Amino acid sequence: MANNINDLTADFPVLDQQVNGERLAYLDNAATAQKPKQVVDTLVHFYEHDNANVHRGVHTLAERATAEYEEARKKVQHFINAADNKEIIFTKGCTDGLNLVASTYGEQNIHEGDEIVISIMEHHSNLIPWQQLAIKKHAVLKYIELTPEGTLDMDDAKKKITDKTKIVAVAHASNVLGVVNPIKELAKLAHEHGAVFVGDGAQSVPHMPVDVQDLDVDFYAFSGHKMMGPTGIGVLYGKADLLRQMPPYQYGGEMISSVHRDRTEFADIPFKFEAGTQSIAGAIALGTAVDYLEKVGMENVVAKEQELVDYVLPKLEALPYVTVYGPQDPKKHTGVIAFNMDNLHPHDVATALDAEGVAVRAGHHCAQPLMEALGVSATSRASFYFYNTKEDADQLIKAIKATKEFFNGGTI
Ligand code: 7TS
Repeated sequence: MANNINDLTADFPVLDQQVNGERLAYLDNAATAQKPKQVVDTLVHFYEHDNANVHRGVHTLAERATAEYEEARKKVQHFINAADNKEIIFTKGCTDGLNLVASTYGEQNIHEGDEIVISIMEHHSNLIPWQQLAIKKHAVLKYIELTPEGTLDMDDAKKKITDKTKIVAVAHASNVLGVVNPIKELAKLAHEHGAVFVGDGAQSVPHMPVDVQDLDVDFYAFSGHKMMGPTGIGVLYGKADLLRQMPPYQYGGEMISSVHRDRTEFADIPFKFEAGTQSIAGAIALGTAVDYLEKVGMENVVAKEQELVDYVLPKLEALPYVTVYGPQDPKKHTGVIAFNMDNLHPHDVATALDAEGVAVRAGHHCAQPLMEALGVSATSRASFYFYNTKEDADQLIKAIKATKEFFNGGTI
């Protein structure tokens, strides 16, 4: 592994290229992160040497594949400090994990008149499953609103979470506002009222140390691909006693202990929730991504991203035609920076930035109720990861200035 956090290009060949004749500045990490060659090598090695299905064969390759798959589960367990590796369920991704909780725990425990509390800054993946559950069960869905600064309004949270609340589901870090939410406090509030807390860790696990026991979350979902693992693999953490009480999510192979003509005994966790053939290579390569992050050190990831935000955010805010969403103080802002340019449509901005080699996302970021609360229909968004550099930040600022000049009077 490259040992200089400021120059990791040797590990990320994809970053070392030109697009549209310009150096690539990849600033779309909130959508998906790039993969170090160690992760790609793990995939290639698995398929070239060890490929077999897990938990069913006795032959050598099957045993090897099973051992690697279960080793990956332990790596994830230690990475988020879960008490037991049985509490780590491999899923397709964060969306899949959140749907699992809504369809099983939610289906079993939400009844007419119950309340589910989420926040207005949720990604659709942590909104629609609860909204649809509430509709189906004649339950009530409540939203915790924002402070004027663009952080979660904890006074509002205290009003919305009551003894009627059965589930509180909130993102640990926003994919738009660049804020980290006090989910330890929210989990405590939920528990005081007899509710469970579901954390959406899609934008936090890749970027900061996460300790699920310290946070005392009941469920916590995240995606492999945003933390440099492959697509198609994710993790749902759940407290063992809750997971054991829940019905299965899907039925099929792998998840049973015995099947009879008229009944089935299900396997213990985590297998009860892993029906069918999982992304075996994906899980193993996610384990390599975890190894990589541990070698870098999550404290160093945090420090490097903070350094980049301290550098770029004031430069962005100093441009009179740019509006940045979320807190203006770099110390309160993660590497996710949503912004708009006066009189320019975000899609035009993203296209113009791409012409300068800068990859950002434009749109509603799967957070339409949040867009409505902010009074916009879309934004552009630059999102940094620890492998980004000040050169990337400079290129972003330069490209925004060039875009302003190019469109001059605006496009809307
Ligand atoms: N939750 C949050 C907070 C997210 O940012 C995302 C993906 C998800 C859940 C869903 O993750 P998935 O891997 O299951 O799709 N966010 C983004 C984004 O901001 N741009 O593209 C995907």
